[in-house]
Amino acid sequence: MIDLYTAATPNGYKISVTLEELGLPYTVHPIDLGKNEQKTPEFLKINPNGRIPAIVDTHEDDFPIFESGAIMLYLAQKTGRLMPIDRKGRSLVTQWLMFQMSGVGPMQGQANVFFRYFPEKIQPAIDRYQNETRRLYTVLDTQLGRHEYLAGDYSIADIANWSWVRIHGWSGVSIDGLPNLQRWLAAIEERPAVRKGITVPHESKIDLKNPDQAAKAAASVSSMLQR
Ligand SMILES: N[C@@H](CCC(=O)N[C@@H](CS)C(=O)NCC(=O)O)C(=O)O
Repeated sequence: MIDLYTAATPNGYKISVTLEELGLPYTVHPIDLGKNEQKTPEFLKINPNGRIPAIVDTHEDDFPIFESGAIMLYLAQKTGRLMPIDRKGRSLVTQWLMFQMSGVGPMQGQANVFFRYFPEKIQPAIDRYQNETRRLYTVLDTQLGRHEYLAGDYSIADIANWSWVRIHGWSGVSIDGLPNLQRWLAAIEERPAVRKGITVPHESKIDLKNPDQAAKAAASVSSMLQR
């Protein structure tokens, strides 16, 4: 039903976790970012931006979708789950999803680039992106101090933000002093669909706490940045 083009990254996990939560059947097509498979002409027909994740809905005339937030909205609307149907409820979920797409993802992504992958250590750039990521975490923490989840019931907004916040250590951003964020992180981690989703694609499961695997992942991204 759904073809998923993905790799073992936070943006990829957003979609595999969503598909697992929804119980939708899907076929995984691992994309090797180290080999630049995301830039092949065939893949660019699915995602003109040449990045993962992307999906093709084979039940909808092979309709292709790129941008992880757009994919999550599509899947939630297709199934009527992980997002309410009333206008305000839907807006709340969209707000916290966009917060991740425009804030946490890009800022933490750049924190990773400058803290982990860039050949030179440019401290002001590292500080800028780590501090901004931490600031965004405090916004999440405040919201989670008032509510169990970010936008009403557990939703795609939680999955999107969680997929990034869970690798805060890799980005060098502390979550000390953010008890609500810590509570939410741990609660989502326990969900069976989440645990399964973060093993997709199975072939390239990377344990960032394993120094050898982490060094290999960092080297692969560094070489990508130099292309
Ligand atoms: N805004 C995009 C970001 C996608 C993105 O940056 N994907 C990364 C992996 S997490 C990628 O494919 N990088 C390979 C490249 O830049 O060539 C989304 O949310 O889908």
